[in-house]
Amino acid sequence: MTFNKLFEEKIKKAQLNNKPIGKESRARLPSGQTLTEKFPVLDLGITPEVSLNEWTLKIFGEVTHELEFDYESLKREFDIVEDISDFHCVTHWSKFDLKWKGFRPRDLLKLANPLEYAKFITFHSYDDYTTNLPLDAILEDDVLLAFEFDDQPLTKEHGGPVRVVVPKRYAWKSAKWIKSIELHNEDRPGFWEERGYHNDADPWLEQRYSE
Ligand SMILES: Nc1nc2c(c(=O)[nH]1)N[C@H]1C(S)=C(S)[C@@H](COP(=O)(O)O)O[C@H]1N2
Ligand SMILES: [Mo]
Repeated sequence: MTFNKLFEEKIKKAQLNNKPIGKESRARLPSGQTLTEKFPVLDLGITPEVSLNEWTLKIFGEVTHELEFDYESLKREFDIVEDISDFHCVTHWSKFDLKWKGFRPRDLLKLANPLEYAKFITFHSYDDYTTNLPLDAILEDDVLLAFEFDDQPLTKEHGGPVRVVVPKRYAWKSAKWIKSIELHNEDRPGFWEERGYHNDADPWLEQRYSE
């Protein structure tokens, strides 16, 4: 399979964002946030019952290869990575050093081969929740499809069997119970983005609500 060279370039650019200089220029606790030791549960109140065995993830939309994975095929094909990152919720709590284990969405996306004009994504979840991001934002090292938290299988309260983690954005962008990733050429607001939450959700710019 021939990989989209442009997509490889995008991944390289996304990796530059992890250079310490970018991280150190920002305070670790973003303005307006309070540190918590607990890990609160927040969602729409519907907890889908999906076991790891029946769980599947689709990649569709503006790609040359629409794909569907189950957990076993992910384990066979992709590296499992561990990452420790902070979590910032728009309701003003932050938690430091969450330990996740999972797959990198960019590895899966490489196989799907995004078309040149695919610039945005929507995460679709098993509770019908959606949230949107620029494609570039989910290519970074710390963005995971996590199936373990703190060395334990991810509990369903926190989005198990598999959830997205996007540490550099407010937590509503970290879709629990991930079901599919859709690629588009134009941006489409997700559940909260349609209801007044900020489209970009950068905690260091306090992008909580749209004007
Ligand atoms: N599928 C799904 N993902 C979701 C939500 C949701 O309602 N459904 N809520 C979001 C919100 S608003 C927050 S703050 C975080 C909370 O994650 P946690 O419950 O693990 O703390 O999940 C996000 N991901
Ligand atoms: Mo939230």
